[in-house]
Amino acid sequence: MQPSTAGIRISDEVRDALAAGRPVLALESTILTHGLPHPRNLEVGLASEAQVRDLGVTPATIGVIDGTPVVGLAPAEIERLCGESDGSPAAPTRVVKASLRDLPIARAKRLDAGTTVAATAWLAHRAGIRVMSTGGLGGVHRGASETFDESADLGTLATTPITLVSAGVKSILDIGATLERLETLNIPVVGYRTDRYPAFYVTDSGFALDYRIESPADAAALAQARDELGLPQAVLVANPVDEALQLDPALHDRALAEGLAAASAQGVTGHDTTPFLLDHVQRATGGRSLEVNLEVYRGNVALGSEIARAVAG
Ligand code: PSU
Ligand code: MN
Repeated sequence: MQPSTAGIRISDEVRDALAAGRPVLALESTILTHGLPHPRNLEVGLASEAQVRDLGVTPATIGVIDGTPVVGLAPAEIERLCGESDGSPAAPTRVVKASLRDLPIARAKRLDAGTTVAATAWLAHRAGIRVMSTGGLGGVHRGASETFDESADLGTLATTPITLVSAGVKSILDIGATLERLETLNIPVVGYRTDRYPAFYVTDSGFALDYRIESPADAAALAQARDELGLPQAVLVANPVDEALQLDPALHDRALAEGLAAASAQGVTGHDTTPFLLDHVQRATGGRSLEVNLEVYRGNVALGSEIARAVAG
């Protein structure tokens, strides 16, 4: 049964592709509005769409324009979302970050917003899109046993049947706790040609996975099995960055440890912690973490496109 699309604008291109059974890949926009510096964000937003098209798939970048969730943003709308922010916490932006709970607020206030994995996955599913790519998934923050700080991505993916390609969660989060929560929430996680859960910048987080798949066809079969059982969860495909392209693990561990110590020494807490740590890692690695970030995202967009084709059959 096709979910209702009331309240959502779906571009003609995406609507036509879905109606014809052609492959479509959903892409989030928080990575653009709050994850990358301007003008790199715009370059990445447009280049990713071109990359998807080159692989014979219709891209559907998702975000909120003037309060309306849009599935299949036009290039001018991507530019509008990317232009307002430099991604830095020091320069507050008119474009907000919208998870699922923010969508009604954005609508009532007619805000522009980048959508997180949670909001993007939910909107994509409502539009009838079955595959999505992101960079890193939100997860359980360090210290969550005291703060309860866990991304709404996890809870939303427990009730949103989509196939999501990511490179795991960033090591600034608590990866072990995130994997435990994914288990509790009944969300299947499989490694793409790996038995190890990746940690975004690095190929191996140190945590093992129970299952792996070897091909886009395997991913499509997994989604079909989920549908045949009538289960509502997303299927998470963990796609590690190539070992040769990862951030040097020793440099990564050092930069992260320094960042955590600096955050603690400077009394940085709560939602300020993630931007602080990411900024620290970027400076401590001489900008290399940003290049790896973009490489990771390209890999996930490529694999998501291949899976979208396999799913469309
Ligand atoms: N992880 C990254 N880069 C990002 C995000 C996560 O490495 O840009 C974004 C994604 O959009 C993700 C969101 O869905 O942050 C999670 O935010 P929160 O923890 O506030 O739910
Ligand atoms: Mn949070």
